[in-house]
This record gives sequence, structure tokens and C-alpha cells, in this order.
Amino acid sequence: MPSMDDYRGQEPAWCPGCGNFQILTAVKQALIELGLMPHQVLLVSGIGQSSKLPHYMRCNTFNGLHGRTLPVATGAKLANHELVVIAVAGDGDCYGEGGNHLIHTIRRNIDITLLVHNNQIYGLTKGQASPTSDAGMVTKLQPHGVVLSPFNPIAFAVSMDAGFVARGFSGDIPHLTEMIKEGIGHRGFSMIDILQPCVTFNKLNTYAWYRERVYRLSDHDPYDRRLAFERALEWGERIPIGVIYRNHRPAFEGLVPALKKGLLVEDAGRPPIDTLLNQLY
Ligand SMILES: Cc1ncc(C[n+]2csc(CCOP(=O)(O)OP(=O)(O)O)c2C)c(N)n1
Ligand SMILES: [Mg+2]
Repeated sequence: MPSMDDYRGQEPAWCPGCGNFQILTAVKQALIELGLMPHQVLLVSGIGQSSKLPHYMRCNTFNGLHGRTLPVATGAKLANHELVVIAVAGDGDCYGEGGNHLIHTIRRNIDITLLVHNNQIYGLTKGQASPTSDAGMVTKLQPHGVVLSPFNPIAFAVSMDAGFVARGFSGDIPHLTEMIKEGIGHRGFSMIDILQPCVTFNKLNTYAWYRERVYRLSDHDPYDRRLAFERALEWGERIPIGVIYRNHRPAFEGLVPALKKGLLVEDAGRPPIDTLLNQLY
């Protein structure tokens, strides 16, 4: 059985109080409870404060370019679909720059779990509005308030018939841990949008703001798409967390003959690691 220590990486450099700490705890806890060892897991990220999460864990990791989390995760999963692949992104990274990749990853329904640290702001670049910033929010770059309507990732994913769509809140670690476990257990693409307070740059959507609004879904049938849309559109005085939508769409890996035969990485033959490293220089 793995332990928290098995997954301990570098010391986090996030601001004290950042919601990312709780997401890091929930990811480790979920992997431990699923009995997964570090060598079985790959964490892929792009650029952002959220994308530093893989640095703070000890397992297979790949830190790529801004907005390009999902294509890298897709390539890795195709090469070795025995790996548990988790893509980590920010709201800017995934819903802004990487939005096009999100559309097609949902369509493909590849067995990756996407965690979006949705702090409704660009954290790394110090506080510009993101696609999910609430209308009217004042930032350094939007001194008269955000004039655009926010992107609704949950409604978008439901409309795309994504296989598994959930929302978590970093302030509720046990619930978030369950969401991550269910997402990893789902065969096909799973997206978990995680409400994550940014204590330094987002003074509007604070812990108190979320705590007043967030409620755990109960008596909800996630297989009912119409009900899922209703919950997906709920944002304001009440914000639901939980599994909002899921379906039984077959995963990409089960549809492609070459992948059904076995692992592509085995087909290619595994070169010794020294040969691979020498090719990089
Ligand atoms: C191609 C490219 N475009 C823009 C940037 C600048 N940039 C880096 S992180 C970022 C946004 C970060 O916001 P988010 O994805 O929400 O992550 P957070 O820091 O809030 O976790 C931007 C615009 C970049 N590094 N590369
Ligand atoms: Mg962000």
C-alpha cells in the first residue's frame, strides 16, 4: 500500500493559504486510496501556478507548454495506456489557450482524468481576468470590470456529451478526494473542475464566498442529461459540487484496433533509457 511519503515531491512554493495545497493533498490521498504506486501514474501539466502541482509530487511527470496539457497527456496515454494519466491545468491554461484541445479530447473520450484548478484568475501572471472570471470583476488589466460573460465549463462539457463531468471545491478535501477517485475509475475522459481560491489575486471569489454558496449534490441522477444541464447552469447564490453528468460512451482505447492489441510502447520496443537520453543532447 503506498503512503503520502511515497508521493512527496519538492517543497511547494505556492502562497500560504492557496487552494492548490488542498488539491495536492486530495490527489495524493486519492492515489493512495486506489492503491496506485508512483510508477503507475503520470501527471502532465502546462504553465501556471496550478501546473506546478506535478513538481510537488514524486511519480512520472511532464511539465509542458501553456495550454498544451491535453495533447501531451493524450500522446502519453496512447503510447502506454496502462499508465494512469492525470492532466493538471488552470482555468486559463485549459479553458483559454488550450480550449480547442479540450473540445477534441472530450470528443475522443480518451481515458485521462483532467483536473482544472479553477481560481477564476490568471494566478502565475499576477491577476488578469481568465475565461471564468465573473463579469464585473475588477483587475489590474480590467480596471472598469470584466465586460465578457464567463465561460461555463460544466455546461460546455455536458453539451459535448463528455463521459464524466464533476465539480469539486478545494475547501472540501474528502469530497474532492472522492471526485478524483471516481474520475480515475471512470473508463474514458473525465473532467473535474475544482473551485480553488487564489488568496493573492482573486479578492472576490474567496474561501468565504465559495463556502456561502457551495453545496454537495444529493438525490441527483448524473446519467440524466437534462437534469445535468439544470445543475450545470446553477451558478450564483448556490453552486453544486459533485458528479454532475456521466454516460457510458466507449473509451477511445477500446475502439482502436491497434490499441486493443496491446501497448504501442511494447510494439516499438523499449530502448534503454541511456539511448533515449543521449538522443536529447
Ligand atoms: C503560449 C503562452 N501564452 C501565454 C503565456 C503566459 N501565461 C503563463 S501562465 C498564464 C495563465 C495562468 O493562468 P491559469 O492557467 O488560470 O493558471 P493559474 O496560475 O491561475 O493556476 C499565462 C497567460 C505563456 N507562458 N505561454
Ligand atoms: Mg487560474
